[in-house]
Amino acid sequence: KIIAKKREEVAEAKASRSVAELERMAGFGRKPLSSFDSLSKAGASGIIAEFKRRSPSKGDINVTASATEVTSGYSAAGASVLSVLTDESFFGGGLPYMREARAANPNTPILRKDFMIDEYQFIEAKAEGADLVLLIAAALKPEETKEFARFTQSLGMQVLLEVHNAQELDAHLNEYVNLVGVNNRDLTTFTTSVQTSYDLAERIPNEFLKVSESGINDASTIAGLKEVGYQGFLIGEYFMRQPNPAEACDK
Ligand code: IGP
Repeated sequence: KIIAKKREEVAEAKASRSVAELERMAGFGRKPLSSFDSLSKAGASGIIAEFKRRSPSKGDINVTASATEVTSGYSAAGASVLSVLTDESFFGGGLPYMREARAANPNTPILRKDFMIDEYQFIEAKAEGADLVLLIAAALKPEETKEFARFTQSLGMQVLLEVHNAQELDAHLNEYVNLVGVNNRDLTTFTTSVQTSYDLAERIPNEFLKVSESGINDASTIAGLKEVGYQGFLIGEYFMRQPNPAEACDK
């Protein structure tokens, strides 16, 4: 259902802004930052702090916070990477939020968090200043994942491949992926279990940077995940629910 809606949205976006137009934008000529380096350098917090206003499972989370304030606060608090939802229909996000985040955070890599299903979206991501894009195994065929990952690399951005189980990991992993994210949220039931990250840790080859996604809300969970090799921790709801999301990220 999400994917069908996304196809309509991409068709509209293509009609309103051509690829040639995107390629003329200043952002298209910018050299993306390396999320891999930012997450793995000495002293990195490993936090991927997300700007998430709403979700299908939780409804409104925080629809009043400013993207500029929240994301610059995340950077100041030591987040290694920022994540901005650009899906509007299901997550209340949009490209304008990522644009704000880009302008306010010239030195922090930004993940465009969306359902990526068409080459056009990758060109758009680059033009709008993204450094990293998400490829969700559950939403793609393995050949598509590889083709999109290759295309992302050709644009100079990096790929975060999201998986939820061993089958997805084995079928979708390819040499164009930089980061592997284990989503602790089961998209069929919406329940989260950090155990999913523990179960898959050993199966992810060492050349990929391991990211644990969803349902993380305390420092001890992060400490445990670090012990089994995770270097990235994607946190959205826990921060966004606080009166001051950036302050929560600082702790
Ligand atoms: C963040 P949480 O539980 O901290 O809000 O989760 C992030 O992992 C989640 O937003 C997410 C997501 C996604 C959203 C993971 N994969 C794919 C949209 C699409």
